[in-house]
Amino acid sequence: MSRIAIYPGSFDPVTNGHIDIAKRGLKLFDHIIVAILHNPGKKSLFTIEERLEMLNESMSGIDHIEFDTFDGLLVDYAHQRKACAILRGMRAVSDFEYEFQLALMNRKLKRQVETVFLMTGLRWIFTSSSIIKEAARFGGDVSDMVPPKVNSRLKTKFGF
Ligand code: COD
Repeated sequence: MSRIAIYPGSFDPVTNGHIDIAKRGLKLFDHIIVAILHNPGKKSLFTIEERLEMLNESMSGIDHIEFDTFDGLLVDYAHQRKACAILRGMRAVSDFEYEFQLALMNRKLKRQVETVFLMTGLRWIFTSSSIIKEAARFGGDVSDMVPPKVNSRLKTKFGF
């Protein structure tokens, strides 16, 4: 039986830290579905279509990975996609509380789905979509934290 994991997130935009987790997750799972939450209530820099394009552009060469969007409860989507696990990345203690609550709530909602955490690669410990957007907004160089096409899109978005 093939072991499928959902790697959910906002991916606004995808960073090298996200990609590192996805690649390492493939050592544990046969197939990974990187899934963007479609949340019209949350303000994002990139549209869901742009975020999906960036995921495709950044990871299209990797086998056994696909990209999708979902709305509603993550556990329902995981069940629908026959996933046995939710894959999440953990950077620092600051991530822990939110991730802990999310994992416990998801387990309460559907007991079959486990959450698997991978520690960030040391290089990406300070990499987050929000800090990247903040730096890029003011012309800061984030080229070593995001794939080249994401870097270009950030520059275009902020007029650099
Ligand atoms: N290194 C390692 N991991 C990283 C790095 C990095 N540098 N940067 C980010 N990550 C990890 C994050 O820790 C996270 O695990 C993942 O990558 C995605 O991160 P984001 O920020 O793009 O995504 P989030 O945290 O905004 O995603 C939140 C969800 C969409 C998963 C969540 O809101 C959700 O499931 N919503 C659906 C409704 C639901 O079911 N809610 C839960 C029960 S109420």
